[in-house]
Amino acid sequence: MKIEGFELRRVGMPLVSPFRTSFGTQTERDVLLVKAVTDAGEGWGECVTGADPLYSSEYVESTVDVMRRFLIPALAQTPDAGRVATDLHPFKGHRMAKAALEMAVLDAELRAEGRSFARELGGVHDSVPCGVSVGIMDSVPQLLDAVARYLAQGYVRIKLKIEPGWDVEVVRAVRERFGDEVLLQVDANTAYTLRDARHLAKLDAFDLLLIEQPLDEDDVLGHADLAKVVKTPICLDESIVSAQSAAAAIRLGATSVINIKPGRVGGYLEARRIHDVATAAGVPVWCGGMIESGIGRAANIALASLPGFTLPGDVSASDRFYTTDITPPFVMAGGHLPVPAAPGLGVAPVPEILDELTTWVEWMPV
Ligand code: OSB
Ligand code: MG
Repeated sequence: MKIEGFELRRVGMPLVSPFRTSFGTQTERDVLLVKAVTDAGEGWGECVTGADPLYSSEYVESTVDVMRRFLIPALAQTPDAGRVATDLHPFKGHRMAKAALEMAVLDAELRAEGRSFARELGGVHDSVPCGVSVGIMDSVPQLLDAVARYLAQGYVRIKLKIEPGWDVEVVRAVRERFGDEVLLQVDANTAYTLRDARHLAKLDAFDLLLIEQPLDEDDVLGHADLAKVVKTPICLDESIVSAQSAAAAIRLGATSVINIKPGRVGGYLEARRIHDVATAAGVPVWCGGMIESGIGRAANIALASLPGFTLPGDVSASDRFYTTDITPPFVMAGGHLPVPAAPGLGVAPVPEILDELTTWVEWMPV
């Protein structure tokens, strides 16, 4: 295969409601799509960078710049998707940018070969259970209403975003209203320090599946210390950026569950490696989300169908975040989403919707 270049495209997708986390509030996603153009056909990738460097150091403008200046020109001789990461390895960091390029090349390759993402990655299920990530709200009654709606829609697991001042009492209220049977977990997005250990241990009373990324992303050792004080399993998100860092965090006792996000770790192929490393160590994994459009969602569902993904992911239906998705919408049935089976991602943007939401396009040859 010969890669000719990539079409980069920014798409403005308004969220159905503001999504607040400990690092900020989002009302719209500035989605960066990349379309790989090769002599074997085209493929789509979605870059999960946010508009601002609040979740990770990458942000949309930085991603466009590093792709144009360094990453895309480095793919002039790249023969297949399996070589993309190797050819981009000399450039430090920028994993979300690298992941999007690899995803687009992989989609082009798999479409040409008639194989699906799920089959390529090693999926073993034809549908996956859906969890939902619920943002921080202005009041507890407002949160309880939102959780009630998601449960009524069939979501099989609830994740509450937490931060200091919106944690123990909120979890208590959700447990009191919805009972002990609901699968429940929390995500702090690095909002605490080790000095909060005793406070976080109060969450042990509520039988949570896990606490996600309570401490700073660099504080792997802190998480290992915290795990000695808190009984609820610690799950790392931001701290895990590769199979190597996953192996180290597991060995240190810093994480007993892993949230795998392909963008954060440099791509779906590295994501599969983390799945393999974790599974070999007896560590369960689940698929995280970055408010993807249908493009990223399709690939996440495929990844979530691998055998080690034994916890429900942040793999929600299109209408969780968007009134209009750029692909045909993913609709949940019985708390599950079907794993796309058609070649490549199994979905593509609807041209009219894509055009309407596009804010910027640039062709970048290799
Ligand atoms: O930490 O998991 C996170 C969204 C943006 C950035 C970080 C996170 C999230 C979510 C949303 O929790 C997950 C989703 O896409 O459903
Ligand atoms: Mg998280």
